[in-house]
Amino acid sequence: MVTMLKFMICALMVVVGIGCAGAPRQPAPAIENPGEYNICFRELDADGNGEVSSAEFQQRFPQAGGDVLKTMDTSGDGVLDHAEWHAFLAAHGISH
Ligand SMILES: [Ca+2]
Ligand SMILES: [Ca+2]
Repeated sequence: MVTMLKFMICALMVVVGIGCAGAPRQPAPAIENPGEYNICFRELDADGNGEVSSAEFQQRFPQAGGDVLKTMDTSGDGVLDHAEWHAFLAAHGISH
């Protein structure tokens, strides 16, 4: 019975630990200096296939983390299309 209790306490501590670790999560990562992204979609799309891959994005914005692309990629397919790019610019008050 005591062993069971210890097990329960351990399990509870693990759950609480995970809960605490997950607490400071932010709903959406903020994008620093969105003005830096005021460039044409065509400039980003190096190979001109109509999509900006993470490699193309990193090439143009090496200082940006992968989270930036994920934030912009609203469809979640891992690449940015023209509409997503413009939606991002519009959401940050950038027009070009
Ligand atoms: Ca491309
Ligand atoms: Ca996408």
